[in-house]
Amino acid sequence: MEWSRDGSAKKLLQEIREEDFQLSWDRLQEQLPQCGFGILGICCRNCSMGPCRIDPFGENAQVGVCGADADTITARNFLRMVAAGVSAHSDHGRAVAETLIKVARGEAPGYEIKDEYKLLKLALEFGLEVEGKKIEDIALQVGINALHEFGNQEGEITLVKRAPLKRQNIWRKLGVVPRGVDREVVEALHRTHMGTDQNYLHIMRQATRCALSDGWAGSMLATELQDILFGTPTPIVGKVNLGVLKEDQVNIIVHGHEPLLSEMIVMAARDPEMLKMAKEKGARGINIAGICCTANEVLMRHGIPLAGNFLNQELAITTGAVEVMVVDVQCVMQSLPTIASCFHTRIITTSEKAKISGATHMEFSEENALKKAKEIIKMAIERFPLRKKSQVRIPAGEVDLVAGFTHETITYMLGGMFRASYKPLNDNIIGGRIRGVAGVVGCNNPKVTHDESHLIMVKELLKQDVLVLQTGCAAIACAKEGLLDPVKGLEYCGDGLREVCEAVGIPPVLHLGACVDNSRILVAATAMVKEGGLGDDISELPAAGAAPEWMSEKAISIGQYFVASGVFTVFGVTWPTLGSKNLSRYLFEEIEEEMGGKWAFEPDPLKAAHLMIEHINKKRKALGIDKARERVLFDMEMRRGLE
Ligand code: NFS
Ligand code: SF4
Repeated sequence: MEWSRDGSAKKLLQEIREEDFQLSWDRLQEQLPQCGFGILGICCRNCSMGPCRIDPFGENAQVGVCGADADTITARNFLRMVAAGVSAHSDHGRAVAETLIKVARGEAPGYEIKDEYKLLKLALEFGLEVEGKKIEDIALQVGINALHEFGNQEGEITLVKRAPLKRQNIWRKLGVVPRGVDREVVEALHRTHMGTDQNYLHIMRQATRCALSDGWAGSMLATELQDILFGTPTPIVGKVNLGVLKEDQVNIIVHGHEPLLSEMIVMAARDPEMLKMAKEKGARGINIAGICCTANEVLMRHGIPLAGNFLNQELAITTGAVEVMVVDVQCVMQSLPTIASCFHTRIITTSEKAKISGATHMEFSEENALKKAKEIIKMAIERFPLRKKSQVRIPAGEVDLVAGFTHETITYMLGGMFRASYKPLNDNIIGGRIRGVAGVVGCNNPKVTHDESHLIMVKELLKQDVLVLQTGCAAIACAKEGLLDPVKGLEYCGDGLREVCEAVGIPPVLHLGACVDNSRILVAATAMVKEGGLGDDISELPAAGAAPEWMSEKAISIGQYFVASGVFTVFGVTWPTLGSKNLSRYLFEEIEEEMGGKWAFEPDPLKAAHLMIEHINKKRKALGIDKARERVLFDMEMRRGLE
């Protein structure tokens, strides 16, 4: 199997072949064969009577020491994955809420409230009085209310009210409306403790409730509050590839997830004093580039170039041109300091939640963020002269892209400034020029060729006139291929989709941000429902979701809240419940009767794309709009109508 499909990664891998850096692909080889029980989800180490494992062939033990069977064990493991994913996204959201409170109190120098409109809107959703109030007071109240969403003990999280009414009622009937994020995570851990919840369907109820607290509270609040603090993104051009690193500049990579510090680093890097210092050390400037979701956050709001996605993180250091890599939380490999030790590169950890042995820890808080950001930049500048010219090998070539799409920009772009709405999108779906919408999201995984599954899947969807929405590492993968370029991306589209994108001037793949911004997809899907003509629930939309190269627990949480919001969702690589026929049947089939959405597991990305297209076709048929696709081309009048 080829390791990577990414051109600049391939070049670099070729060049470093002779040197003995150990990369994730090498470490995967050393792990093989991986434990079959683990892959199927049928090992349990939730108590010290175990670890127990279930024989998948039915010949040896079928229950653990406590009597737990394969259904219970896989369901418990699945729920724990959901809970960890929810925790990661939601703790991120909580940190932003805390920052908003500090900003409102004037305790966070450097930060400000950039989107007052969004703040007011959220305040009204929380039922707050805004008339005649100072913006700081409103921000404080919104921050406090947001924190309550995490600690709330009873009732319902506030933003479920955003979902279509029919969806809310499904959730209420099943008793899966989250009460508060923390409560659902705690209950997940309690239920999966030895000897507690031991009915797999009942365990899955909690998986749904817990996951919904990510999609409609934790992640959604992270997105909303970040937009309030840093501005709601608008379409912006950018560049991607390891080639965005600059030979003659100080290169700083920001990697991880929370934009709280990276925003400050971007700001501080533009400080004339910093630039002067860099020049004194012989650099022509300070170049910030991103990896993983932090990259997406600063791309969306500042056009900061993307160095790459998850599997680019180690490679970026082997270019020899990175002075410092600043990391915070999630998806950061522990191997980074080891690789960095072969170069002049410093890895800097910044979160009070995350240290890595061998890295330099420079803890940041809202109170000292700007100061810390400057210290980090100074450190990078000082390391610039230590760079060994002989070690520098930046693979040439950058690719252009347009990012910065949100629920709001979709309404403006498609509807125009004065009649902003989802009507044109819905009309184009109803008319058949756009077959449907797909969210293709998620990670990289060294078990499959880096980026390749994303590209195969997305290209097939485009060819079949499916508009693609992306976040996370998936968006970065497609950006590298030029799919986020409004001109180049069109080459891959079917006629109908191409005409719409051409008329509106958007790429056929819309980059909506980081993984927490999958909440933007929920909001957009809801807006499509509310616009009318496509049924009255998310599950009726001609839409599907996928994470063809997933690896993180966050991906499982996202997938589960998508399914529970009514979306057909396909994952690739491996699937963690295959050791239980009952649980797998529930997730792949029966859950659809309850939730309207369901999971599928299909490691072949082309086949997975076709599952999504079949699903979209089925939904079109149910809506009675399947015939419309027969006349997809515009005549002049239709074209004028669109402009
Ligand atoms: Ni999402 Fe972002 Fe990437 Fe996967 Fe990790 S960076 S939160 S988890 S690997 S897409
Ligand atoms: Fe084994 Fe049951 Fe303990 Fe799990 S909880 S390790 S199945 S005895």
